[in-house]
Amino acid sequence: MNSTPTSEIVDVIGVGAGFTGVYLSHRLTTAGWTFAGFEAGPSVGGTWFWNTYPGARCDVESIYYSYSFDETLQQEWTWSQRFAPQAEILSYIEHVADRFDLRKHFTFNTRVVASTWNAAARLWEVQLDNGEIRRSRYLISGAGGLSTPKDFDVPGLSNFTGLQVSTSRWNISLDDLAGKRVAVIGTGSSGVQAIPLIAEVAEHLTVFQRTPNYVMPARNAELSPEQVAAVKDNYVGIREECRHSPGGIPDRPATDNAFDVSDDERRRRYEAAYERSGFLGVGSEFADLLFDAEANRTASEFIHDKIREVVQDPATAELLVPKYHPLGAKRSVFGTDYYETYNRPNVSLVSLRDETIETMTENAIVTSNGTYEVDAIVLAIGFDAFTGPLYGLNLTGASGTKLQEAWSDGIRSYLGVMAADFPNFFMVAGPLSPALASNVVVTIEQAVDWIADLIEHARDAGATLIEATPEAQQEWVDITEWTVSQTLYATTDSWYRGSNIDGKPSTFLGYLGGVGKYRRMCTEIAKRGYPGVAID
Ligand code: N01
Repeated sequence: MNSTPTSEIVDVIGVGAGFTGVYLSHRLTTAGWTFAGFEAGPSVGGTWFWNTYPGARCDVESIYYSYSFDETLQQEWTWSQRFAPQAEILSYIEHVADRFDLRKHFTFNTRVVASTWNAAARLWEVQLDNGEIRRSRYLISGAGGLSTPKDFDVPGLSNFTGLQVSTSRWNISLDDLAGKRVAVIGTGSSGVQAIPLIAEVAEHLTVFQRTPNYVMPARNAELSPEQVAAVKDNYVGIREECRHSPGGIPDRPATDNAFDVSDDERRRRYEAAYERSGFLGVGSEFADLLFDAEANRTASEFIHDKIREVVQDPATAELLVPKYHPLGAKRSVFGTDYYETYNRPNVSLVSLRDETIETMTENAIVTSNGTYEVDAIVLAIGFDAFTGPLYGLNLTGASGTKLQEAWSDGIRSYLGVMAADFPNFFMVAGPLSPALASNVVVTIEQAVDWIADLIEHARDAGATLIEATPEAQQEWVDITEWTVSQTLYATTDSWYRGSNIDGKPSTFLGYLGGVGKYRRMCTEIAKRGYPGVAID
């Protein structure tokens, strides 16, 4: 770094003003810490600021996907729908920022581009994209897990002179696609939400699908005043249930296995679960669905049949049937009229299992089978999850090693919160935390509170350095790996283990033991004076 640091030293620099940064700034400043937040975007919101593509909404129910830290806040705010649309979630985060007067803690339109641990001074020196260097005792990343868009890894996109847009940086209106021949590449959660709405306006939509997903009906609906009142009467209990659940939503996990019941009974239960939908739908109807391939097959085939019932053209239906992975082993996807969209005369499907994209010309996508002329290309190709945002901070640790070098042969963290050799650095909802497989807001609040308690503990002890030991970190890596090895997640390539990014080491990026168990472990560690953490 060649700029001169500003003389001011703040207690904490926070990266990002999404769900994490907003709560972090509130939690720390009310506890008396000085805090400087930096956010690359022009406002608060994070994921919900950037992902404005048509149909974007959260597939965790809105009443759970919200902060629990303030009873008055949750009584004041009223969600309109079971699954809130992007604009409503963004308004909610803006409301929280304004209500607690938190914007003043952030500098917007400012990206952290490098961060170096100064061991002698026990400070982080944080370089911003305006060239300034700021210093802090602690550096806390709320940069998010899914905030660095994946680059399109097929050559030739720059040849295309038509309209190009990605779901994760949507900067056009849906009307801009009206009457056009549109291609959508990618059929994960983002593509599945956008495709039905694009189909309604496009002259023709061609979907380029590489891996078919299990898409279950979202069954979104308006929340009635009675439903809202019932939730508000019982928010305290609901939040407690979320905190101690496996997935951060009220959940009473199934106790029986798929083959404990008759074929008819199993089918009846799947039908009921399919009607219920959501994360407590078909994929969690029996206890062994994520552990036993044969049990899983009963649920997977149930969804296969549903797809064949909805999609009228048998050849298209077969392309849409997810045959390459068990139900739930990749991120579940919830859609509205997704399969129905393939019955429209203006929609066609190209399977990239049968033909591959070779290049693009100025007006077409060229595959091994032919040329598809289009006016617009929508990329819905996902993210460089977890490490993309963290590596963007260009962290250099105590030994002079960069985080990306330290993790070049495997991603490691202690509890998903700390990394050995990176003292006084914390990640909220980081890799190997429960964030990947849970309602992330629950994980965020828990991690922020745990980190706040830890730095307070160090302050009370007169310590200025906090660092996970390599041994404790390795133990956590072993726990997360063992946990995933027991499940069908271990059989499947996906962004969950970095397989979507060339050269990314294969590490499952989450802890699968559940947010409740994780919370109990973290609480116990704190009670015992933080074994596994060097505090000096
Ligand atoms: O990204 P994805 P996403 N050529 O990685 C395909 C959260 N989220 O933005 O599976 C052709 O899931 C790729 O194919 P394959 C949620 O956690 C939540 O949709 O790699 N295709 C896949 O089909 C989610 O899991 C919500 O074979 C290419 C797609 O692009 C996560 O974000 C909404 C390709 C990428 O799917 C990411 O979802 C949106 C290529 N070169 C997102 N490269 C909700 O809450 C990639 N693909 C509802």
